[in-house]
Amino acid sequence: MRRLSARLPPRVEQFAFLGLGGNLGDRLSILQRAVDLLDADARTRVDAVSSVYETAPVGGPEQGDFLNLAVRVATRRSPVALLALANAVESALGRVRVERWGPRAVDVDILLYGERVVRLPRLEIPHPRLLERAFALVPLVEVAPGQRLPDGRSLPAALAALAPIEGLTAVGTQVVAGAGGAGTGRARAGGPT
Ligand code: GSY
Repeated sequence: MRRLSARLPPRVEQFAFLGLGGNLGDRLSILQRAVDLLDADARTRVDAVSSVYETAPVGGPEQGDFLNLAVRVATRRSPVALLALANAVESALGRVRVERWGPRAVDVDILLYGERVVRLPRLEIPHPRLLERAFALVPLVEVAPGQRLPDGRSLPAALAALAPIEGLTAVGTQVVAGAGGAGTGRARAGGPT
Protein backbone atom coordinates (compact mmCIF):
# COMPACT_ATOMS: atom_id res chain seq x y z
CA MET A 1 0.00 0.00 0.00
CA ARG A 2 1.27 3.50 -0.84
CA ARG A 3 2.15 5.50 2.27
CA LEU A 4 0.88 9.07 2.19
CA SER A 5 2.90 11.81 3.81
CA ALA A 6 1.11 13.24 6.84
CA ARG A 7 2.43 16.65 5.79
CA LEU A 8 1.09 16.78 2.23
CA PRO A 9 -2.18 18.66 1.78
CA PRO A 10 -4.91 16.36 0.44
CA ARG A 11 -6.07 16.84 -3.16
CA VAL A 12 -9.69 16.79 -2.07
CA GLU A 13 -11.39 17.66 1.18
CA GLN A 14 -11.05 14.96 3.82
CA PHE A 15 -13.26 14.19 6.79
CA ALA A 16 -11.51 14.21 10.13
CA PHE A 17 -12.90 13.82 13.63
CA LEU A 18 -11.78 15.84 16.62
CA GLY A 19 -12.48 15.37 20.32
CA LEU A 20 -12.82 18.52 22.43
CA GLY A 21 -12.91 18.71 26.21
CA GLY A 22 -12.23 21.07 29.07
CA ASN A 23 -12.79 21.42 32.78
CA LEU A 24 -11.78 25.00 33.59
CA GLY A 25 -13.70 28.27 33.33
CA ASP A 26 -17.03 28.57 31.51
CA ARG A 27 -16.70 25.13 29.93
CA LEU A 28 -19.63 25.39 27.53
CA SER A 29 -18.76 28.78 26.08
CA ILE A 30 -15.11 27.76 25.72
CA LEU A 31 -16.23 24.70 23.72
CA GLN A 32 -18.44 26.91 21.55
CA ARG A 33 -15.52 29.28 20.91
CA ALA A 34 -13.27 26.36 20.04
CA VAL A 35 -15.79 25.10 17.49
CA ASP A 36 -16.12 28.64 16.07
CA LEU A 37 -12.34 28.94 15.73
CA LEU A 38 -12.07 25.61 13.94
CA ASP A 39 -14.87 26.64 11.58
CA ALA A 40 -13.26 30.03 10.93
CA ASP A 41 -10.17 28.41 9.45
CA ALA A 42 -10.03 28.96 5.70
CA ARG A 43 -9.23 25.30 4.99
CA THR A 44 -11.58 23.68 7.50
CA ARG A 45 -15.33 23.53 7.94
CA VAL A 46 -17.11 22.09 10.95
CA ASP A 47 -19.64 19.77 9.43
CA ALA A 48 -21.29 18.20 12.49
CA VAL A 49 -21.15 18.65 16.25
CA SER A 50 -22.11 15.93 18.75
CA SER A 51 -24.10 16.41 21.93
CA VAL A 52 -22.22 17.82 24.88
CA TYR A 53 -21.41 15.31 27.63
CA GLU A 54 -20.40 15.95 31.21
CA THR A 55 -17.76 13.37 32.04
CA ALA A 56 -15.80 12.28 35.09
CA PRO A 57 -12.07 13.00 34.74
CA VAL A 58 -9.98 10.11 33.49
CA GLY A 59 -6.41 10.02 34.80
CA GLY A 60 -4.40 12.79 36.37
CA PRO A 61 -4.85 14.49 39.73
CA GLU A 62 -8.16 15.08 41.48
CA GLN A 63 -9.95 17.60 39.27
CA GLY A 64 -13.38 18.81 38.19
CA ASP A 65 -15.66 17.12 35.67
CA PHE A 66 -15.11 17.83 31.97
CA LEU A 67 -17.48 18.81 29.21
CA ASN A 68 -16.68 16.81 26.07
CA LEU A 69 -17.94 16.75 22.51
CA ALA A 70 -16.74 15.60 19.10
CA VAL A 71 -16.86 17.33 15.72
CA ARG A 72 -16.62 16.15 12.15
CA VAL A 73 -14.63 18.55 9.99
CA ALA A 74 -14.17 18.67 6.25
CA THR A 75 -10.62 19.88 5.74
CA ARG A 76 -7.98 20.55 3.14
CA ARG A 77 -5.33 20.48 5.82
CA SER A 78 -2.94 17.57 6.05
CA PRO A 79 -2.95 15.66 9.36
CA VAL A 80 0.09 17.63 10.56
CA ALA A 81 -1.47 20.95 9.52
CA LEU A 82 -4.71 19.99 11.25
CA LEU A 83 -2.70 19.37 14.43
CA ALA A 84 -1.26 22.89 14.05
CA LEU A 85 -4.81 24.25 13.87
CA ALA A 86 -5.88 22.23 16.93
CA ASN A 87 -2.88 23.53 18.89
CA ALA A 88 -3.58 27.11 17.77
CA VAL A 89 -7.18 26.85 18.99
CA GLU A 90 -6.00 25.49 22.34
CA SER A 91 -3.52 28.36 22.71
CA ALA A 92 -6.08 30.99 21.65
CA LEU A 93 -8.39 29.78 24.40
CA GLY A 94 -5.75 29.86 27.07
CA ARG A 95 -4.51 26.33 27.27
CA VAL A 96 -1.22 26.27 29.09
CA ARG A 97 0.39 22.87 29.36
CA VAL A 98 1.14 22.91 33.08
CA GLU A 99 0.59 19.32 34.08
CA ARG A 100 0.09 16.30 31.85
CA TRP A 101 -3.41 14.92 32.42
CA GLY A 102 -4.20 17.97 34.59
CA PRO A 103 -7.09 20.45 34.32
CA ARG A 104 -7.28 22.48 31.12
CA ALA A 105 -9.53 25.11 29.47
CA VAL A 106 -9.73 23.09 26.28
CA ASP A 107 -8.03 20.16 24.67
CA VAL A 108 -8.50 19.55 20.94
CA ASP A 109 -7.44 16.05 19.91
CA ILE A 110 -7.44 14.54 16.43
CA LEU A 111 -9.28 11.25 16.90
CA LEU A 112 -9.49 10.08 13.28
CA TYR A 113 -8.51 11.43 9.87
CA GLY A 114 -10.58 9.36 7.47
CA GLU A 115 -9.11 5.90 7.72
CA ARG A 116 -5.54 7.19 7.70
CA VAL A 117 -2.87 5.90 10.07
CA VAL A 118 -0.27 8.44 11.16
CA ARG A 119 2.65 7.51 13.39
CA LEU A 120 4.84 10.51 14.09
CA PRO A 121 6.56 11.43 17.35
CA ARG A 122 4.05 14.24 18.00
CA LEU A 123 0.99 12.90 16.21
CA GLU A 124 -0.66 9.51 16.26
CA ILE A 125 -3.88 8.86 14.37
CA PRO A 126 -6.13 7.15 15.36
CA HIS A 127 -5.64 8.78 18.75
CA PRO A 128 -3.71 6.20 20.77
CA ARG A 129 -6.18 6.15 23.67
CA LEU A 130 -9.40 6.53 21.66
CA LEU A 131 -10.65 2.99 22.27
CA GLU A 132 -10.22 3.25 26.05
CA ARG A 133 -11.97 6.60 26.43
CA ALA A 134 -15.75 6.69 26.61
CA PHE A 135 -15.58 10.50 26.83
CA ALA A 136 -14.08 10.50 23.31
CA LEU A 137 -15.76 7.47 21.75
CA VAL A 138 -19.39 8.18 22.75
CA PRO A 139 -19.52 11.65 21.12
CA LEU A 140 -17.44 10.41 18.19
CA VAL A 141 -19.99 7.72 17.30
CA GLU A 142 -22.66 10.44 17.06
CA VAL A 143 -20.79 12.35 14.34
CA ALA A 144 -19.17 9.34 12.64
CA PRO A 145 -21.71 6.51 12.77
CA GLY A 146 -20.60 4.87 9.52
CA GLN A 147 -16.92 5.56 9.92
CA ARG A 148 -14.54 2.62 10.22
CA LEU A 149 -11.28 2.39 12.06
CA PRO A 150 -8.24 1.78 9.86
CA ASP A 151 -8.34 -1.91 10.85
CA GLY A 152 -11.89 -2.17 9.49
CA ARG A 153 -13.73 -2.28 12.81
CA SER A 154 -16.85 -0.13 13.12
CA LEU A 155 -17.05 2.55 15.79
CA PRO A 156 -20.30 1.20 17.29
CA ALA A 157 -18.50 -2.17 17.71
CA ALA A 158 -15.60 -0.41 19.44
CA LEU A 159 -18.09 1.37 21.69
CA ALA A 160 -19.87 -1.88 22.56
CA ALA A 161 -16.52 -3.29 23.68
CA LEU A 162 -16.31 -0.48 26.28
CA ALA A 163 -19.69 -1.22 27.87
CA PRO A 164 -20.87 -0.73 30.56
CA ILE A 165 -20.15 2.99 30.36
CA GLU A 166 -20.16 5.06 33.52
CA GLY A 167 -19.30 8.64 34.43
CA LEU A 168 -20.81 10.23 31.35
CA THR A 169 -24.04 12.23 31.14
CA ALA A 170 -25.52 14.00 28.12
CA VAL A 171 -25.99 17.71 28.85
CA GLY A 172 -29.17 19.23 27.47
CA THR A 173 -27.35 22.12 25.81
CA GLN A 174 -25.88 22.15 22.36
CA VAL A 175 -22.79 23.65 20.80
CA VAL A 176 -23.47 24.58 17.20
CA ALA A 177 -21.36 24.84 14.08
CA GLY A 178 -21.31 28.08 12.15
CA ALA A 179 -22.41 30.28 15.05
CA GLY A 180 -19.27 32.37 14.44
CA GLY A 181 -19.67 34.37 17.65
CA ALA A 182 -18.44 37.94 17.79
CA GLY A 183 -14.75 38.36 18.31
CA THR A 184 -13.74 34.85 17.41
CA GLY A 185 -11.96 36.01 14.24
CA ARG A 186 -10.22 33.49 12.04
CA ALA A 187 -7.91 30.98 13.60
CA ARG A 188 -4.46 31.99 12.55
CA ALA A 189 -2.70 28.68 12.62
CA GLY A 190 0.63 28.67 10.93
CA GLY A 191 2.81 25.64 10.56
CA PRO A 192 3.31 23.06 7.88
CA THR A 193 0.62 22.01 5.46
O1 GSY B 1 -7.29 14.60 26.11
C1 GSY B 1 -8.42 14.71 26.81
C2 GSY B 1 -8.23 15.42 28.11
N1 GSY B 1 -8.74 14.62 29.22
C3 GSY B 1 -10.03 14.37 29.54
C4 GSY B 1 -11.25 14.74 28.97
O2 GSY B 1 -11.34 15.47 27.96
N2 GSY B 1 -12.37 14.25 29.59
C5 GSY B 1 -12.32 13.46 30.68
N3 GSY B 1 -13.45 13.05 31.24
N4 GSY B 1 -11.15 13.09 31.25
C6 GSY B 1 -10.01 13.54 30.68
N5 GSY B 1 -8.75 13.29 31.02
C7 GSY B 1 -8.01 13.93 30.13
S1 GSY B 1 -6.27 13.93 30.14
